[in-house]
Amino acid sequence: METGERSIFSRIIAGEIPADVVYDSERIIAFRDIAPKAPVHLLVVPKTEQYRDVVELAAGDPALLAELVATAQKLADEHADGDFRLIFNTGAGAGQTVFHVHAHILGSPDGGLEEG
Ligand code: DGP
Repeated sequence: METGERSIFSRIIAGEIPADVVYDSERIIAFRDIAPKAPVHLLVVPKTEQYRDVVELAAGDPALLAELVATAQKLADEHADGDFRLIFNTGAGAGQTVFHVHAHILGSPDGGLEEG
């Protein structure tokens, strides 16, 4: 992290803060968002804290980005109806609050995700 402080997600990855973890692999973890904006709202997070946003991740480790996207599909198949919105807030002005790259998966078990 630019500030030298560890992100809240690094603390979740280290097991220092509890989270409702739904997926855990060598390089990626996923857990439920603490403030869900959809019936299914998961965060998919690379375990490395090297990249602050998706632009840095794409440039630095495109294979890890591809793994993250494939993981999102797998989780949407398991937790929603297979369709999902994948959101990477990029920059504070766009609403990014945690500067440890992560994707939001928004979905619904019955395909009822609202427009917008
Ligand atoms: P963003 O705005 O894209 O940086 O999204 C950060 C998300 O992280 C936001 O939707 C709320 C979620 N979040 C923040 N702190 C925690 C936490 O301690 N646990 C969990 N599960 N989610 C958190």
